[in-house]
Amino acid sequence: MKILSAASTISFCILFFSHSLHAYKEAIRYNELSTELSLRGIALPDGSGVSVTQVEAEETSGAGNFLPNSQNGQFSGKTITDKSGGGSSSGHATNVGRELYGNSQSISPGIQTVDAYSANSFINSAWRTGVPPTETNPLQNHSWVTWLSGGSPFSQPNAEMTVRMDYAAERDSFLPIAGLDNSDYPNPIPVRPTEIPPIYASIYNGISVGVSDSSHRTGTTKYDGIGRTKPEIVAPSDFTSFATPMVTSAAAFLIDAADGNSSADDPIVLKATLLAGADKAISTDWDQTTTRPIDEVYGAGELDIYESYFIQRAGQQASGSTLQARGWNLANLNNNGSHNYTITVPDGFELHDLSALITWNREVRYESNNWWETATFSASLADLSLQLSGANMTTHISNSPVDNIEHIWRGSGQALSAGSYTLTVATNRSVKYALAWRSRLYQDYALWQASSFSSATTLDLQDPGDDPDGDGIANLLEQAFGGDPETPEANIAPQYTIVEDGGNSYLQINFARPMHDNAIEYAVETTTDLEDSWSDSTDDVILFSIATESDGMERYTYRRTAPISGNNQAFLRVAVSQRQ
Ligand SMILES: [Ca+2]
Ligand SMILES: [Ca+2]
Ligand SMILES: [Ca+2]
Repeated sequence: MKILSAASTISFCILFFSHSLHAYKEAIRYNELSTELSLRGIALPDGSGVSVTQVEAEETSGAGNFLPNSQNGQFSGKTITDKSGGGSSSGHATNVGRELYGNSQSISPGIQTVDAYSANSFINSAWRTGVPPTETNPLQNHSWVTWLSGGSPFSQPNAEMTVRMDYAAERDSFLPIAGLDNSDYPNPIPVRPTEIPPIYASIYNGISVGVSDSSHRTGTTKYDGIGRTKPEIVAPSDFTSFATPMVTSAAAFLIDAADGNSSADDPIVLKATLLAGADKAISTDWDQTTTRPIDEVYGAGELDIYESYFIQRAGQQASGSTLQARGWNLANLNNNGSHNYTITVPDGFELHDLSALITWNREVRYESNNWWETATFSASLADLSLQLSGANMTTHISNSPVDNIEHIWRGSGQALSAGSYTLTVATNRSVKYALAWRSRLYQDYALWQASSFSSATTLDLQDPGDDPDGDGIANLLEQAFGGDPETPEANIAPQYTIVEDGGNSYLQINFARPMHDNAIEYAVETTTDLEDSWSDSTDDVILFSIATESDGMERYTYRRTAPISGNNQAFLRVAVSQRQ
C-alpha cells in the first residue's frame, strides 16, 4: 500500500488575516458570556489544566515544517513538544495554535501543554495499520485532510484509519476534532473528491467542523458507514483549518468549566453540549428530517459557547426527572431499553427554541495483533432514536439509520405550549449515550395577561398602561418587575442606593426581573438635569451586577459611571418597552 503525503487544507493566503482577529469571539457569543459571568461574579473558564494534541500537515511537503512557532507571542509560557521529531515551524500550525490556545487570540489561553505531530509521521505510525498508541490528552486537533491512495477514495484504507481513531477515542477517552476540506482548494486532484468528508472528518467518535459561510465541502460519508451527515458543527473562519481549533478550544473551555466533573467532561458529553448549543440562526435554510438529524451544510449550527457553557452549568439531570431549561445527562441503556425525561411548560408560558441532542460512540473491538498479520478491528453501531411527545403536539422523532447523533430542534413556529411533554431516548442494544438540551421559557404580554387577571378585572383595565390595583405601577411594569397586577405593592419598584467604592460614591439603581424571556427590553437611563435628554449610553450608566433571587427572579444593578461630587444632582430611571 502506498500512502500519499498528507495534504494541507489551506492555500497560501492563510498567512493574511484580512478580518478583525477577534471578531469571531463576538460571533460565537464568547464576549457576551465573558461579560455575563463577570456581572454574576463567576470566574471565566480559560482552558487551564487542559493539554492538547495538534497534528499538522507539513506546510511544504518533505520539509518537516509542521510545528507552531514557539517564539510567537501568543504562545509565551507554553510547552510545545515536537512529538514527531526534527520539526521546524509552520505558518499554518502557528495560526491553528493561535485559535486553539493563543494567549489573546483563543478562548482557552490557559492551555499550556501542546503535543505537536506531523501528519505523515502520525498516520505512518500505528494510527494507520497497527494498534494506536495511547493518547493521554483529552483533545486532538486535526486541521488537515487526506485520502489514502488505492484508486477509490471510498476504499478500505480510509476506513482503516477512521476505525482506529474511533477505537482509540473510546479506549483513551479523548475527543478528536477534525476539519472538512475547503471548497475553494485548487483542483482537480483526483484523490480529493469534492463531495465527501475526508479523513478524519468521517469519524464517528469525534466532531467534524465546517465554516460558517458554508465554503467547505459537504456531503454524506461514502465509506465505513455510508450516508452520515457531515459536518457536525461550523465555526466563523474563512478556512476549515482555523474553524476546527475554535471548536477544539471551546471543548477545552468546557473541560475547564467542568472543574473535574468526570461526566461533564466525558468526550460524548462535550460533543452533545457543543452540538446542542449550536446556533441555527446561521442560516434560514437550516433544516432536518426524521432520518437526517442535522443540516446537510451547517450540521447542528454555528458554535455558540454561551449556550454550551450554560448547558453544562445547568448540571446533570437524570432520566425520570423533570428537566430544567438547560442541562445534560450521561447514562447507560440496556438492550431495547429506553429512558424518559419530562418537560413541563407551566400555565401561561411557552417553551421556545428547544434543542435536544443525543450522541453515542460506535463500538470498535480489537480483534488481533499477531506478529504475522495486520491488526484488525471490528466496528458496530447501536441504533438510537430521540422522540418528543405530548398531548398538545404531533410526535416529533429523530431516527437516522446510520448516524450516531439524533436531534430535535423546535424553532420558529414550533414552540411548546403549556403542558407536559416526554423526551424519550431508545436503543436497540446496550449503549452509553450523552444527552444535552437547551430551551427558553417564554411569556410575552399576551401570555402574561391571559394568566394574571381574574374575572374581577375587566378587559378594558388589562392594557399595558392600565393600573387596576392602583399601586402606581402600570400593568407592563408589573409584568417587567414580577408584580401582581391585582395586588397593590410598592416594593417591586426600582430602588436607589448610594455606594462607596474606591474612595468615591456612586448612584445606583436596582430592580428584580424574571429569569424567563418576557419579551421586554429594559433600558436604564440617566441625566443630571431633568430638562436634558436622558442617556442610556454605557459612557454614562453601566450594568454593574446580576444576582439570583428566589422565585425565578434576578436582581439587576446599574451604576452611574461618574462618581458623586459636590452638590451635583443626578437621576436614574428604568425604561421598559415591549420587544418588537
Ligand atoms: Ca437511529
Ligand atoms: Ca398596578
Ligand atoms: Ca401590583
